[in-house]
Amino acid sequence: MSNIKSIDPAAIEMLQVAQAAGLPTAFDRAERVKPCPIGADGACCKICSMGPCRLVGKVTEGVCGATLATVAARNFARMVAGGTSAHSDHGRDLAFTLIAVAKGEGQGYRIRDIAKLLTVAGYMGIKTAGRKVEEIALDVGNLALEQFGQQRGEIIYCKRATPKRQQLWRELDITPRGVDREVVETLHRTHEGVDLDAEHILDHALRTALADGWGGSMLATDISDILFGTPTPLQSIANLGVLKDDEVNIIIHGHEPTLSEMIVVASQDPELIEYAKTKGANGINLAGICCTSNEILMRHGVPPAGNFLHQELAIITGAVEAMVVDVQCIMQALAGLAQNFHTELITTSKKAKIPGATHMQFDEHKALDSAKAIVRRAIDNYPNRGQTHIPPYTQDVIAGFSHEYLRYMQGGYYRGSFRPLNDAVIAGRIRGLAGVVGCNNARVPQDEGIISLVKDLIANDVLVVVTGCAAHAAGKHGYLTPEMMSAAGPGLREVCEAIGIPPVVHLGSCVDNTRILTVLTQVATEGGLGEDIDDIPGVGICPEYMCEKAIAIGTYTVASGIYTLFGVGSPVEASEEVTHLISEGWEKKVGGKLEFYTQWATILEKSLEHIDKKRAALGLAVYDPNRFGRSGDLPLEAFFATPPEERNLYSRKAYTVGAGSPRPLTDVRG
Ligand code: XCC
Repeated sequence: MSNIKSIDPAAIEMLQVAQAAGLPTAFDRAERVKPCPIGADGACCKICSMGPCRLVGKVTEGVCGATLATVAARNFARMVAGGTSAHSDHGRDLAFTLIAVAKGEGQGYRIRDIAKLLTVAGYMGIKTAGRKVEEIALDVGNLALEQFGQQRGEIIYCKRATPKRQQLWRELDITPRGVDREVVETLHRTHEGVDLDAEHILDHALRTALADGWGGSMLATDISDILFGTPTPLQSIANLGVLKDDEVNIIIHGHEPTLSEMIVVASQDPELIEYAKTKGANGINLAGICCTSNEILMRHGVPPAGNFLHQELAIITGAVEAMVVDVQCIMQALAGLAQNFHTELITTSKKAKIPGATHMQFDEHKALDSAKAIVRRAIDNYPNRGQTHIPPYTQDVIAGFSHEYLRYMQGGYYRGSFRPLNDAVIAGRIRGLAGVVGCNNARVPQDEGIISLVKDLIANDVLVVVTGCAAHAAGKHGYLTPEMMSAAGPGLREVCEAIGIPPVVHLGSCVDNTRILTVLTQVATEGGLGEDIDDIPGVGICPEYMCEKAIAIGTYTVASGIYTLFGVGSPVEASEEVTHLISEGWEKKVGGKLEFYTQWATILEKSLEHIDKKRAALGLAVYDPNRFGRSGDLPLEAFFATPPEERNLYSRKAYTVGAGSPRPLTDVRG
């Protein structure tokens, strides 16, 4: 790991601007505020007022006698509960929106993907024949909502897992009953003096995380697709250079697509565009940060301005009229920073206020009105703009892949399958699969872990899918373009050429990690790669994790059978017992294990080792990097050797992947 702050040229430039202006950022605060070593390793117990007890050195138990393993396991389980509740509250709000739309009370929204609605109704056992779309949507919304408060039985989406996995969860008694129930039970069990057996606590952490992955998050993804459309590939551009000097810049930041969908619509409103012109701007430019950005990139091609550590840098450009935030990953420092500029920080969620920000509460029943009011406010702010500094960096990106689209592109509507992908893995053209997901973390160089791993994985013929801030990183550094085939190993390149995908596939926001679960389940049931997710030569990697949500995701991927590797450092480092329980212990139970490594090279090595081990267990050919890729090499090499503007195969601007791309912004109007 290097000691630079970021590998992104736009960030490096903006940090110089910040330094010259004396403006502190998270990058500086990370240097000033040292992490508490006891808390960081999971050895601090502060759940009662006899403590906090710091279990270090000769102190091996707290005042109540709690051991280090119990304390570390409790802390870990509480992180899972925090992450699960964040994703699931997001899913719950989408269920409320679907219900409002079904009742005709969701101003500005409509059900955009009826096919997906019918599919979801099918998973839920809801009758569809002869019924109105709204009736079905109401039943789906209500049943989705019930999943959160359900007290008994099984979360309905668990049956989308392989039969073998469902059976395993039942045998281990970790099938989640209801989302809220598992979160509450985690908080209860980890209260002072309740569940004091580390392994038992961690079993419930698995169950709680499954309520996230196969419950709240999966529902969030599906309902978003129903309401806003299932993504199909489209083209956009990424990084801070997407901000425009002569237009009203509005940044949407956070996680939920409900308001941002309407802001996309409002920003296209001819009246508001005219209004912007009366203020001297040439138009309204929308861009995103974090996962709200991924939601509107995937469905409308709205350009992402950057990931988590770009939020302050965007304000420092001086070119942002309004930063509109909803929930999650929003730094409190934004409010103070914005006061140095004309930027208005606008909070919109009933659940989230920030001192110093303007609160304009969003109401899904009057969504379009709320969105228009926000856009108008940003326009009014344009004349207050001072000096700007927009770093001149953008990269082309192709985003918008979904489980449905990947299936479609491997055989069309009638013969869609994952057969070609499975065959490529079986033959060894593709060595294995990797999901590279998650955050930025100011304690490690921004994007360095994500990009070095993505680069080395594709060079080793591993097909990579990305989500969240890792997807932003891949986009900013040019890894989401077909041109990146030139950086892929020869076998992977052949497959990408044949199917028409980049070697790094953007699957969406962090709740959309559930798309990885459903894709892998289909790969497992397609045949030839075992019977369950833990048979597949694949890994999950979260190099730069930052928050509890990442821990919840890591835990549900493990519970689903995936070997999952995190960077940064372990939150249970202090306890050898817990470190063992979540690694070898969980591997014995559920086939997946969770490990933390601080070196990117170790994560790569472990990933490839695991992939090869799984290939061997399936009896597949030993991976040979020289076996494939001769056929298509020459024309492709010539293509990449030609400057883009001189290529006559197709121009970069004209490039589209499959149907429906790029989707025009105006298409979102009801
Ligand atoms: Fe937040 Fe989702 Fe992490 Fe990025 S990746 S820092 S959670 S925005 Ni989810």
